[in-house]
Amino acid sequence: QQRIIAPTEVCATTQINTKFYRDVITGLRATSKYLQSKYFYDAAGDKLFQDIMECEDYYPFACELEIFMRQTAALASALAHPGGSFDLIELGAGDATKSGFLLQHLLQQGADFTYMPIDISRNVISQLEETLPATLPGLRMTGLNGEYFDMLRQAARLSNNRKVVLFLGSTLGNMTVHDTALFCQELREHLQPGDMALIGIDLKKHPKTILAAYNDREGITRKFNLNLLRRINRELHANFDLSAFEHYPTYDPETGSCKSYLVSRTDQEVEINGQEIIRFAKDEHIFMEISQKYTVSQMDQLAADASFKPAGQFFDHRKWF
Ligand code: AVJ
Repeated sequence: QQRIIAPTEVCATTQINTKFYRDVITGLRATSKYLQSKYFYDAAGDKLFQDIMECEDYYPFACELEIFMRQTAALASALAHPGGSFDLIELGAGDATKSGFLLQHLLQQGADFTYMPIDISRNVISQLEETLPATLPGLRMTGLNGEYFDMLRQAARLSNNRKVVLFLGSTLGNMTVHDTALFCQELREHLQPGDMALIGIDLKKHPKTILAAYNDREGITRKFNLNLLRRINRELHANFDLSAFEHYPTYDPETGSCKSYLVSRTDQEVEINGQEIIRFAKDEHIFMEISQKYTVSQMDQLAADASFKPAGQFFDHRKWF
């Protein structure tokens, strides 16, 4: 790979997000190319992910929604201690569709709690602060805009209440098994004895069912992956030809790793921000995302290794999630 030094006026006038730029360049200059799936979620990516959640092949959303709709009372009594006040903290709250059922139930029961949604998107937090008090009268809430662990620290400064953390959507699955163990340990370090975490995780099941969820017949997941190249084109002034990359999802039942790649259809070069030329050989891949699947006992082990005690489990009717 060759490096081309851009003329200074290009550097001075080009306004780009340098963290995003550096992460993209690091990933695409690596021997085995990769991009980080956290960058999927620009405005178009958010919309495509909503379409994925509504599509028939993508079962995890429907499974977790079913748990929150049908087992609301059991969830509430597992998380809320009678009479005790607590903070209900949601990591990556999104539009709170699923947790909304729990919030509504807790309010009806007169539970003494404050809802604290944490999200990296300021837009998400201001949206929740606008909509939730109207749909859930009487809800006490404090929106926290920032990184998960920074905001957990902030939540601890704001009150001494018992903490109940929600981490839904199988977002934990977007890390490798190794990083997941580190994440659980760090989460545990932000909590006190008596606090709880409710983690939504997609389980191992028939490999065809899992693969179909990441290779939907409508082609939405394909568009969702390619959208990151479109985002790089727009925000980092690159010239990816989207039609020159093929969506390639895989699932390995032995490891439980569901991974997606984009594969270059030809020998090609892509220029980024007038500074970097990235070469792709025909059939070379970019690793895009991992969605790790677990068994229940693997989850219990992860919890125990991070000094959590398993306190209960909730499943959808097929025991898929
Ligand atoms: C948002 C991480 C739960 O991995 O299942 C959906 C993202 N990627 N289809 C997942 C996703 C492709 C999703 N999570």
